[in-house]
Amino acid sequence: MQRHRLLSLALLPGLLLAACGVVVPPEVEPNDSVATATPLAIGATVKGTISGTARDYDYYRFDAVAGDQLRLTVKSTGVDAASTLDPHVTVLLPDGVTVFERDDDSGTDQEADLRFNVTQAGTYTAVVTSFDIYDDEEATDDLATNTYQIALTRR
Ligand SMILES: [Ca+2]
Ligand SMILES: [Ca+2]
Ligand SMILES: [Ca+2]
Repeated sequence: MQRHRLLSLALLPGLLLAACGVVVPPEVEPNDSVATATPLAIGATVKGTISGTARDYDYYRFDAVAGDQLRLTVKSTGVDAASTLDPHVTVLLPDGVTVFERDDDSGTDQEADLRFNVTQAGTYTAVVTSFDIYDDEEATDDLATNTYQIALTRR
């Protein structure tokens, strides 16, 4: 039993993460640009924090094809009661510049919940920050409690 479990851990970390839904990999800083975005697979969840700098932006990249019907959520207090983050997310088209979608609070309370249909294959970018930073170009929001989980699923 123990041997089997170790083997599974070694060979199937992604499957285990998806199956148990408890161990969520963290973002990889620095990820404040399209070029340094943290990978986010469809079906995956990643945890992050808006902190460590006065105005933190967390970029995530995912590959999608035409016809994909996706849902992107950024939850803060919904997954971590200690979080004080009001998350905001912007999705960029594969050109890495053009805004495709953005959302502040379509989810529970202040949480972001985006549903969109992909018509153009390529690598998309989701940019997470706090609403304050998004809304005010001079605002700062650097708190260790600014934790969140971003999840991308098919719907
Ligand atoms: Ca971060
Ligand atoms: Ca960042
Ligand atoms: Ca929000």
